[in-house]
Amino acid sequence: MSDKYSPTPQDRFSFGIWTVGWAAQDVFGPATRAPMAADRAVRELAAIGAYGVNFHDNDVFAFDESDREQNVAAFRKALDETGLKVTTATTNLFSHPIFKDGGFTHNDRDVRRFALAKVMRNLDLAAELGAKVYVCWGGREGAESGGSKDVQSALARMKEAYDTLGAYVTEQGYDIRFAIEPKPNEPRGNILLPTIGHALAFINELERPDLVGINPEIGHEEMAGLDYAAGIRQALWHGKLYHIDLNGQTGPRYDQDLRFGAGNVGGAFWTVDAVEEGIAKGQYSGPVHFDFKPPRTEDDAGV
Ligand SMILES: [Mn+2]
Repeated sequence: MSDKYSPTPQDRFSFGIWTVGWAAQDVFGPATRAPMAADRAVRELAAIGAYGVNFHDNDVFAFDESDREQNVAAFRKALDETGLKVTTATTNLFSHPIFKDGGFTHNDRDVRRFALAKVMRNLDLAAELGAKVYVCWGGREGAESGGSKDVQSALARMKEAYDTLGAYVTEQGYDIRFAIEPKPNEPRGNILLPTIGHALAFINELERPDLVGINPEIGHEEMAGLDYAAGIRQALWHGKLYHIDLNGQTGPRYDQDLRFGAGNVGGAFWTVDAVEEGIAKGQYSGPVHFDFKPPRTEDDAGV
């Protein structure tokens, strides 16, 4: 392989800790790989030329936070020693059973308040580690039946969450903006803010629309049968493309998180063209971020 094709930090490639760290559990079976600690993921990614990482709070430490201090220290040490940047951070508001009906739009007010507190706590860590973008993927913010969640009330609660978080980062003086990640379904039957267009319209209703943009993922848009490149070109035009999740998807089916280019190579070509246009015009300044999950058949070396 020539040097031209060897990634370097100048390429600004970044990765979610949850991708390389995914132990490959799925709906039909348990993990096929050992879990990977966040600090090891940082070191392995640095060794192959990555620029940065993106993490959920619970990619680094457990929900009960019993290992928080030691794991955050190890994560920080790996970042310091490798020079990898934390470009982006996010909150896990979907794994724990308490979030079975969502976080920001859960029908139980106590859960909504807990979800906001969990985000604020991780915003503090994100700011400490230098993240500039805070992604919000509302995977559980939805329903399986039309009668189990009042959509208008849920959107009002979603707005309340973003308004509160916008006020929080402003009060704390954090240089952080939020990026909504749309997805049409999975794990919920229907998810609120299912596409780029729904999210862009929602942002206009917020108290601080300037603090909120979007983080579209290729697979999520293609699950809805949409053209990702055209979607991010519109987001660039609105000045709302804060982050990107690049991966691959074979048409409208479950969320595959294949490698970039797999499934739709023509779409990947136009995605590169759209991102480069955004960079050239000063409309996109985020990392070139990948949300690729190594297949369940891969072993540790394959990952
Ligand atoms: Mn995905």
